[in-house]
Amino acid sequence: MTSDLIATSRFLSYVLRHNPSAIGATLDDSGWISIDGLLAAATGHGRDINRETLDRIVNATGKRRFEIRGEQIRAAQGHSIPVDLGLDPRQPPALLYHGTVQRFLQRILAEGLKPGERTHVHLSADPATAAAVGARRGRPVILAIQAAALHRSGQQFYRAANGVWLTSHVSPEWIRLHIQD
Ligand code: HQG
Repeated sequence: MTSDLIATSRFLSYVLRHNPSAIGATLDDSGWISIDGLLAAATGHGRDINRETLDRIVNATGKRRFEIRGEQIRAAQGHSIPVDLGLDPRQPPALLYHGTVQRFLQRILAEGLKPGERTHVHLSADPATAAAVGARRGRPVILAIQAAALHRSGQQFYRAANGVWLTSHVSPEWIRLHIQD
């Protein structure tokens, strides 16, 4: 994507995950908003985004941050505002991965992974994706999460439309350092 498209994508992520009222928009309980309503609200707040630009962002290869259903759009994951994505609980694979950085490690190993500002802890299906997530903050440190065992212990897991796994928290006993070969 061009830098303009990346900036617009970031803006849409911010609105649809964290702050729809920044442009006077309202999401439904599941995080959806009509595409026309979103574009009109953005334009009304000085961000002139047309449908073609939106489609290019939604269809760009990579993270697939946005979901379209009919004439509505939402962020696939990453919310801090309370939304019920309506995802069915699923059996996770044996291991999932979390990318972080060294400075958080001691706390994570002591108190577990917490969702922080977001509604869920975000986990990746493979170490390479987790490395990219961690690399947003510095040199990545990858954690392997014993997801199937944690699920067996009674905790629910969900998979967002773009393949990101979501769960409420991960206590330290299920976390191991993943050493890349
Ligand atoms: C860390 C991006 C201290 C955690 C990504 C992370 C993902 C703790 C940071 C999605 C902690 C939270 C989510 C604890 C967790 N003590 N630090 N107990 N528990 N942390 O951004 O997982 O590009 O809220 O390791 O790709 O980094 O925006 O979560 O470093 O899918 O589409 O606290 O966001 O997607 O950071 O990223 P975040 P995340 P997008």
